[in-house]
Amino acid sequence: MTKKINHIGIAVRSLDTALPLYRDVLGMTFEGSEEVVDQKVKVAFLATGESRIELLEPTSPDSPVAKYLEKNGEGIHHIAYEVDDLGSALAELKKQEIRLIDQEPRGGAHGTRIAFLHPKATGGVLTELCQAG
Ligand code: CMX
Repeated sequence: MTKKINHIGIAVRSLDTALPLYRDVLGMTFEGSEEVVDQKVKVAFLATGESRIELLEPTSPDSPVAKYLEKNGEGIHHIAYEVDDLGSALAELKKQEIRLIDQEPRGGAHGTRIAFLHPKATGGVLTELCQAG
């Protein structure tokens, strides 16, 4: 079902504060930032080789990332796997009775289609599936 890790999501309080570590100290390539209104986050993508991280800053106190930061502080928030066909991946997971957060694909950053699986169904790791737009 999964092709590769698309990105690792890292919750931060401030993109501006977090960016210099990844871009300037670790030398990752800044690919841009955008607001994902639906998810109440501002995100920044940074690449290292074929791999990417997504820094996540909440835009509202009721953002899932704000809740995560309050409870855990900054740190790894989710792992996103790329799939070819998100609709059929979700259908397969439903058949296997895996608990989903998103029953249907929704819009993510960079025009991708995304859906989250519940961390209680995935060994405590919040898992995102994404399909390129
Ligand atoms: N990783 C692992 N476990 C997590 C988690 C995370 N990121 N976020 C919450 N949990 C766990 C909590 O620790 C808690 O476990 P316990 O009951 O054992 O304490 C449980 O899930 C419930 O957590 P909660 O704090 O009560 O929060 P909610 O149930 O309200 O929400 C979740 C949790 C995962 C359903 C919600 O955060 C969600 O819908 N996430 C998906 C959307 C999202 O995260 N969007 C932001 C990123 C968007 C993007 O990348 O574009």
